Amino acid sequence: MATPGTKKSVLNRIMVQQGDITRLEVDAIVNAANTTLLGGGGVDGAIHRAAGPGLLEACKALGGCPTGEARITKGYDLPARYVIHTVGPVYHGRIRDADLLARCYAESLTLAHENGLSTIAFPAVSCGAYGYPIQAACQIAVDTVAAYLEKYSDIRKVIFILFSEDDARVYRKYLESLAA
Ligand code: AR6
Repeated sequence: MATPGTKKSVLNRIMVQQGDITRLEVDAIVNAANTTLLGGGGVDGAIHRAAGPGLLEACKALGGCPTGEARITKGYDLPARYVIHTVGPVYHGRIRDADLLARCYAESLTLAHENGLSTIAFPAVSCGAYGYPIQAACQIAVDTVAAYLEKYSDIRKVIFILFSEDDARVYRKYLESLAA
């Protein structure tokens, strides 16, 4: 777990941005998918619309993904080269939800590392339709990413991209508390 005083060399590789993940020119954007991987609403719908039909074809071939795991496809018409699809938990307030959400970030970064990708953007997985409170999800996301950036020195940059400025502020505030 990250604690105040998280290494500067790790925090310097974490960025927070407000905006639309489908516009980012990075090695991979992460999709907050569901277990079918066949698309849906929210960020999943936006990514499929922007990537075009090639993405759905590739997802069909994957045959689904359990909660807490991740799969990788190309980015098709997106500016991003790859999409890493992860399935966050539906929030019920259980410890298991936190473990599954942490696994989403860990598995996504492991896939990025295994595929030689160095710039990755995450949305707030589970914080829309799946109901995870943003503050709790932010801490899990940042702590897990910070731990994996220590492990994977080849991952140069992780961007947390939030759709709302309020959510972006939650992330910035938490990162500032770690830098203190
Ligand atoms: N760029 C960045 N963030 C976005 C974008 C975007 N273009 N669009 C939405 N968000 P959600 P979940 C934010 O509901 O909670 C889907 O139907 C949004 O404001 O997309 O993991 C899937 O198929 C929120 O903060 O994902 C699943 O069935 C965050 O992305 C289910 O929803 C995640 O919200 C997954 O639910």
